[in-house]
Amino acid sequence: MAELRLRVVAGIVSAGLTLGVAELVAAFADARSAPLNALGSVVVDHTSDSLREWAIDTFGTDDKSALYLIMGVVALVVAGLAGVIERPSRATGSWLLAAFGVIAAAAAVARTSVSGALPTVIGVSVGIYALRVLTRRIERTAEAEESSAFERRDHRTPDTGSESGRPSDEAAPPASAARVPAASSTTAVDAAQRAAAPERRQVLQGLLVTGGAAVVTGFGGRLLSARRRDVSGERAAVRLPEPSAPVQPLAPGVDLRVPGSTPYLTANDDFYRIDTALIVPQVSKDSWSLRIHGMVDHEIELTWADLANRPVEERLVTLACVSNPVGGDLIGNARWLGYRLDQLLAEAGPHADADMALSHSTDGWTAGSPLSVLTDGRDALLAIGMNGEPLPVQHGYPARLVVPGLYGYVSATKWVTELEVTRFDRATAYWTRRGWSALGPIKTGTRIDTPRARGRIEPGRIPIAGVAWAQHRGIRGVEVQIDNGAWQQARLADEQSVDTWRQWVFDWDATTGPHTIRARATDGTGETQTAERSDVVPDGATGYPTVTIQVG
Ligand SMILES: Nc1nc2c(c(=O)[nH]1)N[C@H]1C(S)=C(S)[C@@H](COP(=O)(O)O)O[C@H]1N2
Ligand SMILES: [Mo]
Repeated sequence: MAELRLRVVAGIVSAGLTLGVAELVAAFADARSAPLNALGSVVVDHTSDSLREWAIDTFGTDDKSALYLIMGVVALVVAGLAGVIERPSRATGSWLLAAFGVIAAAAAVARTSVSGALPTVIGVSVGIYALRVLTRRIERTAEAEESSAFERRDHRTPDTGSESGRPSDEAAPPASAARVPAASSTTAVDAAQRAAAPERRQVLQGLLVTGGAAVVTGFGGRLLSARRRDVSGERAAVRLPEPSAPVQPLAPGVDLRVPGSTPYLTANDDFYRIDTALIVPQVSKDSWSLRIHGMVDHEIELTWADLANRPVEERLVTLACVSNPVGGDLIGNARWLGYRLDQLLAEAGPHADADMALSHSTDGWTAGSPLSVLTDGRDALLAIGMNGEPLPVQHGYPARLVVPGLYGYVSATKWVTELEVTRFDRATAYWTRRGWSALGPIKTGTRIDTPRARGRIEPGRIPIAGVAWAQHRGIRGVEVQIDNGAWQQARLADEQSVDTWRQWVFDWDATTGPHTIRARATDGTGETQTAERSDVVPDGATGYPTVTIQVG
């Protein structure tokens, strides 16, 4: 039993050392080539829609931590197994580690280049070496115990000291049935274990040293690579240009300030984050550029310095994720500073038969936006600022796209470096390839922020309040329904821009008992959102938000 446990631990610390050493090597090369990052990215890119949705539903924006957790558990099981099946004479566990290495190295090479295999190859080599050494020591301990137990039973020596000479490897008797009854005698086993104590100590030392090395190399590698790539220092020193077209000062009436409702502007720290990046891309503004190419008259490439001489605008835009369920919080409103995409595109001169701008990010993610939307006069931006600050790194520093009226997955490319002018029948963007709609106009929606679902409140007059959105069409009205009664108009906050959400409030005389509250919004074209419930796949959820509460 003890031996099995030692083998499991040996497998785990060896696999840990494999990953640790690989992290350390990757820190000096390319963080994306670390095996867990490479494998994780492959998993993310190949995760089915239902699994992705389940992950976002269950773990929210923590879906990445969840992925690492699941990978960690799988790794532990495989590592333990490798330890159990490894023998000095038959390196099955080593082969298991090697097989893992081949898969991880292939994933890393696919994400980076041939040299991306290096961290995994070095890591696996060190890990296998550790596993071989540890396994040999465990085997020696087991043999020492067995032979000693065998000897003692043979000579019927009582359970005394173990000075009588610990048998060496060579002295170990050949495997024989005689050892089985010996091992079942407790006194003999005690004596045997004492006899094997020095070997056992060696094993424990080996496990401890290997485990320690795994932790040090792993965390050291992570820390080092974060330190080496981190652009937060350079970001803090960026001075944003003054907008030539600033945002209209906020009308005091845009924020109704109903307790428990969402503020009109979302602070950067509170802004939802959705992307496929397991490590946040660290892109220096000094190496960054945006290339506009493809079906254009003249390809252009803009560096950060080139942008400085251009007019820059500040606009309020509410960004929304297609994966936001009814009542969900994958939506936020910010003040974006950026360069007009219609102007940048006009400089490149898109061909008349082009209809898509495929934006690429440094991490290979893509979004396909209709050219017609980017050039119809709306404030589609190459954004560099968010709420008066340079873009936060996780929101796309140094530059991203923001397009009012389109879901993020077809427009809001973070860490954007390319705008490829093409056609919808020639190019397919990241999520479209995975079953989501090629076009993603934002659907009219509303959310009840207060009272909270399943809450309990006192009878009397209470505000029902929330936000409604129909980016670029605007919100004309919001209605509230109590318990299947008549739909009643809510009071709308002032409209700051048709590209942002709008708050609303409805004063309700809450009577004792259970109640169901529903809401629905009508957009600027006069169309009311549909009551029909549909899931987020393939182009956004529909249905009225509903809150059930108990009064009194
Ligand atoms: N590079 C990159 N950009 C991306 C994504 C991504 O996965 N990678 N996800 C998009 C999606 S689906 C959404 S909803 C928005 C979210 O932007 P945020 O994280 O700043 O809120 O970013 C978009 N831009
Ligand atoms: Mo999204």
